[in-house]
Amino acid sequence: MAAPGRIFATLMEQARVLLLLLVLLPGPSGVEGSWDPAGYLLYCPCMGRFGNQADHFLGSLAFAKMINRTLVVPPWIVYNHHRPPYTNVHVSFKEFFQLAPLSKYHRVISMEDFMEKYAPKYWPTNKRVAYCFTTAAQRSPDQKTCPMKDGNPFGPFWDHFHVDFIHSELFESINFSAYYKDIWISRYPPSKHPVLALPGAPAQFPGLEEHRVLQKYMVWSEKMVQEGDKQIKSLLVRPYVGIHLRIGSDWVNACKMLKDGTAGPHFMASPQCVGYDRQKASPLTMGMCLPDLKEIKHALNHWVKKTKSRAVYIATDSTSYTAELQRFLGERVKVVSLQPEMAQIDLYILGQSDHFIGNCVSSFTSFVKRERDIQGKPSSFFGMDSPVRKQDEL
Ligand SMILES: Nc1nc2c(ncn2[C@@H]2O[C@H](COP(=O)(O)OP(=O)(O)OP(=O)(O)O)[C@@H](O)[C@H]2O)c(=O)[nH]1
Ligand SMILES: *[C@@H]1O[C@H](CO)[C@@H](O)[C@H](O)[C@H]1NC(C)=O
Ligand SMILES: *[C@@H]1O[C@H](CO)[C@@H](O)[C@H](O)[C@H]1NC(C)=O
Repeated sequence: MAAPGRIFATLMEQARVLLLLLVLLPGPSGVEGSWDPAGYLLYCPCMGRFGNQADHFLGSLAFAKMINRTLVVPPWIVYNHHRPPYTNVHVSFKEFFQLAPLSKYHRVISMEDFMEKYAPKYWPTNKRVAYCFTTAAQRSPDQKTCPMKDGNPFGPFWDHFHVDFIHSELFESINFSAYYKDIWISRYPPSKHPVLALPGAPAQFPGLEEHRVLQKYMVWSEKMVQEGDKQIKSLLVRPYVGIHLRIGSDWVNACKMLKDGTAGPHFMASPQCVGYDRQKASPLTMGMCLPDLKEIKHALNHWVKKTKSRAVYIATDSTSYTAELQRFLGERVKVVSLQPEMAQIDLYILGQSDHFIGNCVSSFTSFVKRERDIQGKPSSFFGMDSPVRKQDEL
């Protein structure tokens, strides 16, 4: 039989090991760190599909850093209305991208972790305040309630996290630009306003030029890299040109606004190719917004030759023209279109191409363009190849 002293010593040892484990291991939800006294910023990515949401995400990340609050990173809202489950799906940020690289820029926590780890204690149901523009609240019956859950995707988003709001704080005469930084900080001190929850992204669309570089903190998840690389390896040969065909019926309608002349110097994501300065913006043509088969062939011919490409990858929201383009380019060039269920696979493959031809007006293209700019990879836009050719001839 062991002496009582020995037993005590062994117990102490076990306690020490247990303590050490508790300190070293992350909490039950896998999040490290503790509640941030500087407060949190929470928003619904309630505008547009992936390209819009990603653009807004960069602006929101910058805004969170500006007002020094931890950004609660929302899931992506994916609209699966034409296939099961025929409804919105909320896909965790980390399904597509890693969370850790974001922290090199600013403090972040995923919305899932925030709700699980902190909400019960620090953002209980009776403390959930909504913040919005006075003009937004004026649409409500009492004219002072933020429309946080009105309609789709607003309602389903907050319902997904079982969030309801008990009170609204309205603001006006300010926006999310750096100009109002001090006002945001002084009007909403974290001691009184620990969680700023907004109905939409605290960012403008399209995003500011200076926020493009933040794309470098959006690093693909390992799962996406594996899946994307697998497809590239099995389908393509290098060098390959990647093209984004945004030509579906919704786009045909959108581009009609160019003809009407209602679009103005900037139209949707167009600053990425016409320039961010409205005064100096170059004209946006129909060939840039909605390239026809002739323009697609023209651009492909130019870039396939120039890069001596052996394959072409077509990402599209509609028809891929694979057969026509294969005939046009001849046997020496392999023309491929995967039309994956997950649009992000297209984005990944376009990002990895040796040359990328995008649609200037599309924010889906913007994502690829930003990523490639950061990696020093070349890109061009449909409808803009003539000046490039003239330069070649010089
Ligand atoms: N898989 C795939 N999906 C695409 C492609 N082009 C467009 N889409 C789908 O259409 C959506 C377009 O919406 P956004 O991503 O917001 O980009 P956008 O082109 O600026 O379009 P709008 O937001 O409608 O103005 C994408 O998110 C995809 O779901 C493509 O080449 N491949
Ligand atoms: C920003 O927040 C962090 C984390 O709470 C804090 O350590 C830091 O002092 C804050 N910075 C400013 C300028 O308030
Ligand atoms: C935000 O406000 C500033 C200052 O009034 C203004 O210059 C800027 O254009 C505004 N931005 C937007 C997107 O309204």
